[in-house]
Amino acid sequence: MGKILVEGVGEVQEYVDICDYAVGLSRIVGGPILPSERPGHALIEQWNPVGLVGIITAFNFPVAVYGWNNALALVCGDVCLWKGAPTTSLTSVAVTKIIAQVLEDNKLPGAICSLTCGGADIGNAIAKDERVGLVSFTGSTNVGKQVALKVQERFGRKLLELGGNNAIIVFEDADLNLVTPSVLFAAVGTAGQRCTTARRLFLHESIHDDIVQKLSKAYEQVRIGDPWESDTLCGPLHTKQAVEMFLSAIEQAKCEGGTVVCGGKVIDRPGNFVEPTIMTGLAHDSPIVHKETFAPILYILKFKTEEEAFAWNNEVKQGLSSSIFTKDLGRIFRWLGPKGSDCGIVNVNIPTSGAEIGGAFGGEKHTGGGRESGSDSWKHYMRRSTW
Ligand code: UN1
Repeated sequence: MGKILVEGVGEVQEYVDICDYAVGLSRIVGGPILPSERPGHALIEQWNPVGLVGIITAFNFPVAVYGWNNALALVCGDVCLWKGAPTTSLTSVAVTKIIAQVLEDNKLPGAICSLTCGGADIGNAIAKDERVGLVSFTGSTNVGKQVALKVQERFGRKLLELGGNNAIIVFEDADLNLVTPSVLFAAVGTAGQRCTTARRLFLHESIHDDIVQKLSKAYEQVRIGDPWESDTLCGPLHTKQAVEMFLSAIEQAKCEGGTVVCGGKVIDRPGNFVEPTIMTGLAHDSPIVHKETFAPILYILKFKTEEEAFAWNNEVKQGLSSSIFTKDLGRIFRWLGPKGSDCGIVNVNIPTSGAEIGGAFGGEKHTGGGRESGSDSWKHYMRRSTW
């Protein structure tokens, strides 16, 4: 899909990690034995497989996200039908062949993990089909909503991982050495095409100018180019259409009062290369700041109080990931608590992107409410019977 080599290797490693995790999980999936109010009776919860899991994934994680679903579904006793992105079919085919080989080496049919290629027509068929016990969808909020409505129509189960509009908040007491590399990783990594990409950066007014300057310097040093070369930090956007979206977001941001601090242009070379971009001067509630554009554009805003910064974090429709940088323990606990971040992923002194498979991964509000990967996410892939 165009991501840089180390990120591609990391993604395959994530599949390996979730397989390790799932093997252990397979030994502990279980339900409680509860005291019955009726003498001489037993009250037990058992988890059974949902049957067939339909897995629809996006171009940006063409390996790992299928892995997160596939490994859990298998240890829960389900079979899988995968539809990857139409633009990453070769990756889907390669992964499916590896999994089929493992199954067949163990005298199981390769079709336990089946693949279908195709676009919205196939996604639609999966959403509508009564035989699909769970539909796991990763992609945009718009498409996710259509899928969700179709699945709900038949009272099917769904697991949604949709858009994010993730903010990093930096307070005046933060360890400022952590900030530049963290923001760079979160805003420019995968060329801004992660659902966990940092798109909004709120800087306390006392450190604003200093950080903007340091970040601009760091952005200038980002090596953009062939994603296969080991010293490249930023590869291309996935499609020409993504380049158009990048340009139109920058135009809209300018119309809404934004200024380009660095970047802002398409790079004149074959491929869909754009300059990682920083913009300032926008209001926290400008329409463009509330929109997820799948490109490396970072909107930087200046804040005065904690209350204001937390409110800005929460005021967007999406609710995936969020980060603060601070050393103030009281503030950290306020951020983690009920009046803090309303996101599914709530970080302290680390950036917004980079999921850990042991934790439940997912987000609230228009991000869809699903949880994948670790913790008790396996429950999505099973149905509960109370005996
Ligand atoms: C990560 O940030 O490491 O589409 C994982 C995405 C997510 C996965 C992000 N489903 O970007």
